Amino acid sequence: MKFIKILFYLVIVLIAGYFAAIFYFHSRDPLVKWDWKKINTDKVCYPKDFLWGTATAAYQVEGGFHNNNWTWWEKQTRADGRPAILNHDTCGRADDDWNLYPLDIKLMKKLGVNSYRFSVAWSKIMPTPDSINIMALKHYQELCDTLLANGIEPIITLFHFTYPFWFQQIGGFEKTENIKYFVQFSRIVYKALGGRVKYWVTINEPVVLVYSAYFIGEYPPGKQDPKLTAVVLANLLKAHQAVYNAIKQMPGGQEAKIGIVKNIMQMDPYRRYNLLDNLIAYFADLNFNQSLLSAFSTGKFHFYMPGMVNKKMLLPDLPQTLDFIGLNYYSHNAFRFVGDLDKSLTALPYPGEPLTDMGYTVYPEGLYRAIKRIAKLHKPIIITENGIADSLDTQRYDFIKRSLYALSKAISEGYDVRGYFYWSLLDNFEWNLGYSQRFGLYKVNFKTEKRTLRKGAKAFVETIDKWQRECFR
Ligand code: GCO
Repeated sequence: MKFIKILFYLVIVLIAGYFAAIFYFHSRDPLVKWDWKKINTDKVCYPKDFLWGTATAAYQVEGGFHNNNWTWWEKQTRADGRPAILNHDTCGRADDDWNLYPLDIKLMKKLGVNSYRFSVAWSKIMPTPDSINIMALKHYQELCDTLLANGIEPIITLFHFTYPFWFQQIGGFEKTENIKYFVQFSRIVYKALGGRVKYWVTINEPVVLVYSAYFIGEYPPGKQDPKLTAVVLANLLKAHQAVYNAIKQMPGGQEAKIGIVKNIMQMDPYRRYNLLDNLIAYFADLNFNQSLLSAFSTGKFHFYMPGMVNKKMLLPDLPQTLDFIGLNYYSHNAFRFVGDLDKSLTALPYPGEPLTDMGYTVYPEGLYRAIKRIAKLHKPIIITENGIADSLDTQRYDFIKRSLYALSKAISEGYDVRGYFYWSLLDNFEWNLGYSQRFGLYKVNFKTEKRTLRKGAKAFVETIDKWQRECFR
């Protein structure tokens, strides 16, 4: 009889624990699913001084790179014999934006934008540890002057996945002592461009970078080392903090608006009430999203992968090193426990969810969720990237309309979003996927470098035009 009583209470406790766990998992970032047939995506409005822009990155659009970690990577073959870059693509001339930027600024004007996010090429500016290429700095000064002359505000990313090969050879961000080289580079750039540029991003997507370069090894230096993944991520946070403090101490630096860019990808359980699906999603979120968000909200960095790595670090001043937070949003993942852990960590779409060319689920509601999630940092938010790989241009119009509706809804609920940058202005080099993906509002023929505005881009142009007419009233 006593045994039955104990068993009964045990079952009650287990059931209660199950529901408590499910409630906890779902309350952190509740799944949102809208019936787009019932939503009028024309009913949008944005703040009067909103930043509307497009985003690019130097290595993906400029062309003319040498002695860079990616030009090295393009020559590598992976252990399984695959080329490091799909189809053996190389960045090469890319969009030739280094030379064609005056044309590209005209194309921006046609969109009606008032800002432009781009990155500067460390390997062009500092081809060796102790040299500065003045002509490269002059190029960026002229680029900024042309943007400003056209009423377009520049926002610069200092480190967007690429650095000089000499930096990789000395260990890159694997070594804390190398942070000083990034600080030195940042100071040189700020000194040359600070008078022209108010908004600065230190690092683009540190978690995507370390996951791609050190966990799955798809980006240079192509390592697969969970412990090193955590070390490099910690060093990138230290590097962000060091650059923030360095610029703030420079002439005019107090006025600079400095942030970092976080890619938020929701990690959802495939089966909403399956405890194992929720647990996998929880740990995926813990590393991909929460590790950086916690570091910037509490100053406590914790990167934990059960059985692989458990790195903690205190950065008590980190929460004070954000004037804004950049948010990149593309999609969400669902996880289903299928017995084998590796297979269970394969991101899935929910049944019936459409996919982009990159295999991401088309989930524009996720932008609304991502804004609500990142707003917990209590910093002004700039959507620094949002876009879709859609070579046929069949999904782009609706994706943009729905994403901008999600943005407008978040703003109408009081979330402090200051700007939105569409990825991307032009089709460009998509890292290890080479030229296989088409993200541009402008389609690019890479043989002729001809730019052609896509029909789907109309959604972006229409929304900005409506904002100017109605929200300026
Ligand atoms: C990223 C980078 C961009 C990508 C874009 C499309 O998020 O990986 O910021 O350089 O090209 O996001 O994948």
